[in-house]
Amino acid sequence: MKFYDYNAAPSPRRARILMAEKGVAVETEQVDLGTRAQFEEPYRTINPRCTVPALALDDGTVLCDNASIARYFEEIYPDPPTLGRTPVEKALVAEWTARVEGEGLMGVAEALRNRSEFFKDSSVTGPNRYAQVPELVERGRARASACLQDLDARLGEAAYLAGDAFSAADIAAYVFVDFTAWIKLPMPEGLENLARWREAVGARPSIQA
Ligand SMILES: N[C@@H](CCC(=O)N[C@@H](CS)C(=O)NCC(=O)O)C(=O)O
Repeated sequence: MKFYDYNAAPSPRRARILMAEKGVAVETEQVDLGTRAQFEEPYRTINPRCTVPALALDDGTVLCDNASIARYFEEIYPDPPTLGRTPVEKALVAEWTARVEGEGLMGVAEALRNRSEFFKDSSVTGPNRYAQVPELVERGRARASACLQDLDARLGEAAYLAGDAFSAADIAAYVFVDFTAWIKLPMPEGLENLARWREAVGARPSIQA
């Protein structure tokens, strides 16, 4: 098994934290997104989507998304659970992970990738070229900001996003909150639930992974 990583990027960080939670150590190779190594061989053949993280299994299967990587580790190392314990918790982990990805992480990515010269014609990840859409910068910032508010509201109802247990949804959300610094997004005032949760999650050793 081999894990394809890039230390500075948010998406593989989610997988690293999840592996640390489960106490799994996997041989790791860095794919330097800074020099666009994701578009070059040998990585392009390993993961034609040209993104990290990816997890190459011993049978030749390559998992190319946090969702599939988390699912795989949950199946082979069920303890501690990260994708929920009860039917409701499992459903809420899926729901909050989707919201954090679709609204939060995507909002920051839109704001980042539609502005800087580095992402010119690479405004969407992957091998296809997409021109930047400058209007998406402000929209992305607004979506990310709204997601921070939504997380705070949810964390006023429950200790963690899926209920009373830490899960992969919290990992996604923690990485998203850190990712907002990349676009210098101000933290809206008064998000006390989010602050309390961030302190608790940030104290977990896995967060350093
Ligand atoms: N859905 C993917 C998203 C992966 C993703 O977007 N990774 C970024 C790094 S955070 C990437 O590989 N970017 C390549 C690029 O910018 O060309 C997942 O969460 O696994």
